[in-house]
Amino acid sequence: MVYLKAIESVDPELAREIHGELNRQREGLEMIPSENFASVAVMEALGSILTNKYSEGYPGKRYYGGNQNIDLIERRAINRAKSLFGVVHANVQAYSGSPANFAVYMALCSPGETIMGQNLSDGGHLTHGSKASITGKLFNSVPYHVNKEGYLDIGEVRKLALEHKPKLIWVGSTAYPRRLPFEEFGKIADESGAYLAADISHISGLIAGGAHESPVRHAHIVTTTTHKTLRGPRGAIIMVTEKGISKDPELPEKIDKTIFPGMQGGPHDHVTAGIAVALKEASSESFKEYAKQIIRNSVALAEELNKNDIKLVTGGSDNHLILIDLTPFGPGKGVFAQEALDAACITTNKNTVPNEPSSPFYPSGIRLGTPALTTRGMREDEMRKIGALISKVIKSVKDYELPQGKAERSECLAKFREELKGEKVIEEVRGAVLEICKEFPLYPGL
Ligand code: DSN
Repeated sequence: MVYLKAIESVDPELAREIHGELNRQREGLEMIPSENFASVAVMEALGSILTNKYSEGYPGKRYYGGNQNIDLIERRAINRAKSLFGVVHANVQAYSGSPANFAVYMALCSPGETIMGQNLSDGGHLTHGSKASITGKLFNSVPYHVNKEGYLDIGEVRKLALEHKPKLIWVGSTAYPRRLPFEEFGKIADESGAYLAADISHISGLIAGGAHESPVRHAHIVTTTTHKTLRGPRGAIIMVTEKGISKDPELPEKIDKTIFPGMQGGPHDHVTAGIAVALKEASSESFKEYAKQIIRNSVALAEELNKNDIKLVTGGSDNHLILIDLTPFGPGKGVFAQEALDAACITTNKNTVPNEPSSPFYPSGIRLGTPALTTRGMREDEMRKIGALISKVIKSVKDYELPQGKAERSECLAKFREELKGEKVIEEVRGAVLEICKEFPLYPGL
């Protein structure tokens, strides 16, 4: 096999491990909604000689020589981001989503100032002011929530914004199965005098493909990772909109200076090239169809789970993601469901649900989504089959109870893992998963 030939000769053990991961991706259903399969073209950029170069600074303004090609590449990535998302300014150097978001704080806020973001267990992101993140320690974080039905409570957002007058409001989430109401957030930010930053990491591919409303007219700043629905390398983009420039014409410079020299050193030029490739792919007609199919698949999957009496937060999905609420079976059951699905080669992640009755490490939900399966070419028929398989696995482990004590929990989970090995339902589902995977080969050329 040509793939990994050089690694095989230098480091056979490592090559075996990478092959192991390739096989896992090929022979299982990757359903973590923030994951995807980058194209071979994106991976070529990542594995290219661009990894050898230092290029602190920005195109035309570097601190190292020899950057004539890097300048072209970075300008290309920037121009493609500007054109695809319709923004005035783009910085493509942030190493990933968390540093990108932190740069937004550093460019706009001083420590101690008030910020608002979606509460973590209501589907928000750590960097939007969670107390577990430095963003919740450095700033006065006022979280907003979802309502009893699991939808964003816009009335609460407005009330809190007018009461606390935050400097910055985040809109964006990691575990929210519905469309984000960007226009309403834009109005609230204007009314309260705040900057609005839209973190579209989860849905930037949907937005690029025209399958979800864009925040660009409503937000001042937009951030995104590049490896989720956008299907690029692991990296991030920070964008400034026309609305942002009108509020503060110096925003682009502030963002750029915060990233370099404020927070980072040399940009990862191989990643910048991968971002450029991904942005080109995302501007194609076939990507538009891909984005729409992600949502059709998510809707079909949610319908099948509902049919099988699996409770979903908000009762369904209209984006790429579904959040299963396992609380009808008892609190803290996410770990059993995730591990049982893993054993059946269906990869998801345990996740908190709104009003979580357990804890983030032993939460009561399962988060799953359709971006990666859609990349493999799967459609509604496969989603219905997969929904039935997932339901079967979840029901087969619903009666396991999580003990209270830490030591007892470890012991219980070790026993649970042993029991899964001989479990008939798991074996049957694993067989069915393998059959589906064979019909949709992954990276056939590798
Ligand atoms: N880890 C990402 C996710 O899975 O949603 C967010 O940072």
